[in-house]
Amino acid sequence: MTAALPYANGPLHLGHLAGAYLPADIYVRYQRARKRDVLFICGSDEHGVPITVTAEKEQTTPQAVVDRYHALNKTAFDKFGMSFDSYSRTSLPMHYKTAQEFFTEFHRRGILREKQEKQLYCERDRMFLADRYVEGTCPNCGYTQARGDQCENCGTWLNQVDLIDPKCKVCGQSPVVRTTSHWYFPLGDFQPRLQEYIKERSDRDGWKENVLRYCESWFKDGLQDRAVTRDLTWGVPVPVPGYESKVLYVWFDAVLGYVSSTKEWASRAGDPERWRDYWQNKTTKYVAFIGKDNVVFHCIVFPAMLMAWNDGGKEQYVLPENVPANEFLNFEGQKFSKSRGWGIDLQDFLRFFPADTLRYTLAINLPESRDSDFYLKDFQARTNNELADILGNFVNRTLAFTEKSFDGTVPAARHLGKLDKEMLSQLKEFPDRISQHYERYRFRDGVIETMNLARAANKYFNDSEPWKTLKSNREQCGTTLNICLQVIRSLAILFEPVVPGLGQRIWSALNLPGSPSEAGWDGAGETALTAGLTIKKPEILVTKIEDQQIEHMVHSLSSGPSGEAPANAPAKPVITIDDFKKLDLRVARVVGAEKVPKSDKLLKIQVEIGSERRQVVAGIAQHYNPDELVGKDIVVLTNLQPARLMGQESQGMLLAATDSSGKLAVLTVARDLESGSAIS
Ligand code: B3M
Ligand code: ZN
Repeated sequence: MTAALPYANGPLHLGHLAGAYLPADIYVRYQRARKRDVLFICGSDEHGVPITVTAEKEQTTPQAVVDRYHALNKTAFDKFGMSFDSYSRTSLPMHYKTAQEFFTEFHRRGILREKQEKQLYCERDRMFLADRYVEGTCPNCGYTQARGDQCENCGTWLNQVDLIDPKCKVCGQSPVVRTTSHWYFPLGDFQPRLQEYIKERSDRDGWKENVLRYCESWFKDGLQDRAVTRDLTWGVPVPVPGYESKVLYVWFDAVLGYVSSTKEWASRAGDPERWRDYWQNKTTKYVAFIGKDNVVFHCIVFPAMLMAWNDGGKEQYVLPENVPANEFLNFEGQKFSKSRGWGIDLQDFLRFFPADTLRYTLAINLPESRDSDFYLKDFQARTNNELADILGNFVNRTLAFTEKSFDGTVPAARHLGKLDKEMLSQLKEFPDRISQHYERYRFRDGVIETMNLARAANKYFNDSEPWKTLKSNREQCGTTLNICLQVIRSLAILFEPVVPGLGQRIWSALNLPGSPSEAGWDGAGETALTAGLTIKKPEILVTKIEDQQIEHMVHSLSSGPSGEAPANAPAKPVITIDDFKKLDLRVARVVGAEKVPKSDKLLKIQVEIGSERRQVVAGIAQHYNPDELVGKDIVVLTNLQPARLMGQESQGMLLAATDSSGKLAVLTVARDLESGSAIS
């Protein structure tokens, strides 16, 4: 299993986790629990123009940038519970060697084609402006910040000389056109084989619709030769004479980072050839987890490179069996954006809340078939109402009951009643039901199903009423508790892939040795807990999240971890809730509106606030016809000192918002409420 190598160019945010890393980790942990021989490979992608641009901006070296972010991201991943077997880096000698070996092999066998091409060159910086070193207007959609390789706005792949009014990203000057030579990989030649490959694998392993659609659109446009070298200094040197001042294209080397990371792992394990057991073994099932923006490289470019290698007849690499790419996760309804400071970085989030709570909410909201959202309110609700109230509560009440009424030892199960049999048969079914989802890369459904077992168990506890049977029929009470404890043991195993920390804690609370995954997925449906075993005293498993904790995090982070205020941070000084309470905001119904004579800006609006009538004057005449407003429920600040505008008295202020284009909207109320209702 591989997960996309994140660029060591910035911190990881929640969107990255939802795209590739969390699903990969759930899958890997689940497969390990199935006792399959799994190797989980990742590492930092340490080349590419964004890194050198960052280095220039910060007046440091690319090496310093990647050293910093490699360490930061590796630590954050650890804390998040990612269970990589290897987290390597593409700036290591092993990686250079691997990437150069592929290039040399292709070059030697005459697969690559050398071409002269026109490129933008900055005379001041004396360099060709590869990829993101140049920006200009997109010839396709007119977006003014299209990059040299692609327009982010319309998604078109661009030829940089087609940019309108291009500018060097380093100095801002207009570049000139010069000729340079590069090596091209003949991707087009591979199209028929790639189509066949995707069809075959997708028939066999069920590729996701979104992934197939992306591939389809690439094939429809027809694959083209792609340059695999660049006029840059940061990257893997091109191992052919005459190319000393050039490096391999970042994507050519990055995908091979999976192979070199595996080699690093094998060397560290003291068996340097062992990487071949995975990469060059026909029985390997290789699954590559990525986000949707990387589909072309993993479904088309990388497989084509491996095919080209395999055609040489030497060692044979396995191709991805599946590439379950996710769509994007938004944060509070908007795209994550580093430049706008929108979103929360992983390492920041984990300073406030435990990894398991984040993993659970992300898992439930994975953008598996379409973009999805992460809302802090939802995070709080999932943690409190599901992790704490369903799972935590079930474990806690069972352990507490056992502690109190059975001296903390597992009671025996004797005569099984209807409810008991039903619970046990459900327990048997769940592991397989969850597997079905995971095997098909449906992690959301798998996690929801897992929580359903805890739900069913809570219901069983309630319906069995052990607090009653304790007095009336102690043996039956013991049977109930025994079954509940069996379910808890299973929950530890089944929850471990999603919330590994919690899984282990539940396991340890039962006083069981080793780990839930060692016990194995197949044993999750069994009643393997022996009567007489002593359990531990219950502790709170999941702490609920209070409103203030969320507010505290948002507050602490809004000035940015490094001190600079991101664009979404409040532009005004912090106020207390008491400051806010001074405002008397009310729902007001517009009952009349007209233009103020001789003014082209002002409207005179009559509102009803409860039983009171008022007039407010607002500068919105250029945005609203008076008639449009009548009947609307709007928001009025009622304790603002009255004012006279153009001879008209204004007894309050209506609230409105203006966006960056100057468009204005009056705030309305999203549900029918009595006028006069207070806003707080
Ligand atoms: N570094 C892009 C990304 O982080 C790229 C992935 C490489 S996977 C071989 O989204
Ligand atoms: Zn320049």
